[in-house]
Amino acid sequence: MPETETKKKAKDEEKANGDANGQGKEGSGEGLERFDREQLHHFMREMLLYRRFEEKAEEAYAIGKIGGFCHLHIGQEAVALGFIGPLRDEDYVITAYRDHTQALAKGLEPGPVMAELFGRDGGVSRGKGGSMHIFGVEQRFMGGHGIVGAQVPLAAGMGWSIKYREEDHVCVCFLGDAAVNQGAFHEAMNMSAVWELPVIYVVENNEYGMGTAIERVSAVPIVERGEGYGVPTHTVNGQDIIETWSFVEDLVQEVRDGAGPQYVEARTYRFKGHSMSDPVSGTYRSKDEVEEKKEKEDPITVLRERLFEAELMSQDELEALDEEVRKVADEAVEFAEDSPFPSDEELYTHVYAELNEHGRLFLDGRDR
Ligand SMILES: Cc1ncc(C[n+]2csc(CCOP(=O)(O)OP(=O)(O)O)c2C)c(N)n1
Ligand SMILES: [Mg+2]
Repeated sequence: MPETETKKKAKDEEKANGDANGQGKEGSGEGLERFDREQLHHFMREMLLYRRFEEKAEEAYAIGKIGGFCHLHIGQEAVALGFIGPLRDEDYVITAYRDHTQALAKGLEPGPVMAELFGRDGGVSRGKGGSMHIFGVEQRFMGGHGIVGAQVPLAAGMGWSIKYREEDHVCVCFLGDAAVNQGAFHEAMNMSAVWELPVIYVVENNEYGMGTAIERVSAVPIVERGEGYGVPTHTVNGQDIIETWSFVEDLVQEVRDGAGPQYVEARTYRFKGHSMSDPVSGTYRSKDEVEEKKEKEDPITVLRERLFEAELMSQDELEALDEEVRKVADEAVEFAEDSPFPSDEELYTHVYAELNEHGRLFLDGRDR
């Protein structure tokens, strides 16, 4: 196992002793040697793309081009990249409503993802799902789910199908720190353990569920909420892509080799409001808290500092990458704007599954 219970406990103690998230020993200088320069530049490019993409979405929302709910992942980019980047194409990913960057990380094109946010026909869900329902069946990105915790038992189902078919794929399931309070989460953990399913449950601990701090709704630290089912639990610094990617790469291999379900707490922080309609700070957290986190724990800055210090990236290289991805984000908006709205007839499609002429429905391709 890449990280043992004992190691996890030691880390918790370290944190309790005052190591700020992202500023801990694991986040400082070690671990770069595992990657070559090209990979490290790829990490930077990806996280910059996610950031610029969502900044564009934020802009479009503010001027009314995107309607409905829109939850940004800004500040949490290293979790998306770190847990999805090491996967193979045939592995599954499923998540909650804060789903744009995970979709990009799993290989969905920025244009159709942006078009979905804009409610356009060219969107990945034909403009009918919106921000919370990004899907890419071909890329095995199984959504985008608006009901807190709803994706968790679905992930167990995917794990079961992988096992039933005797494949060596894995399923990565993201959920928020508040979702561990849902009964469905506990049922899914239990059955995953009983059936030894190849699922990695990743709890993105961004310290809040909407405007509620986790301490107010969890009697014990988030990592301990996964205990009690015999599932190994781990904590990783989700603001450091080097630590996260390395950890996940090892863990995924273990799961492919039959280690069974895993529960990982990724410590992270949301830099924006809960959704676009919520304030960044207010009664539930102070402006100073957010500013301090942004200054010390921005995953892009953390990586930049590490690469600059190791002379593995120059300011010019960084700017070139940023320019390149800003263009991609601009083009995604153009793609969305050029795409028509779905026609009225589309209101009635993809609502119910169609039964075959025998009045039966099979999901495995059989027709009778
Ligand atoms: C079953 C259910 N209850 C309540 C809500 C309303 N709701 C939406 S997001 C949210 C908070 C979830 O917080 P967390 O799981 O920590 O994820 P985060 O938003 O921090 O990523 C709540 C209560 C919902 N969507 N579904
Ligand atoms: Mg949360």
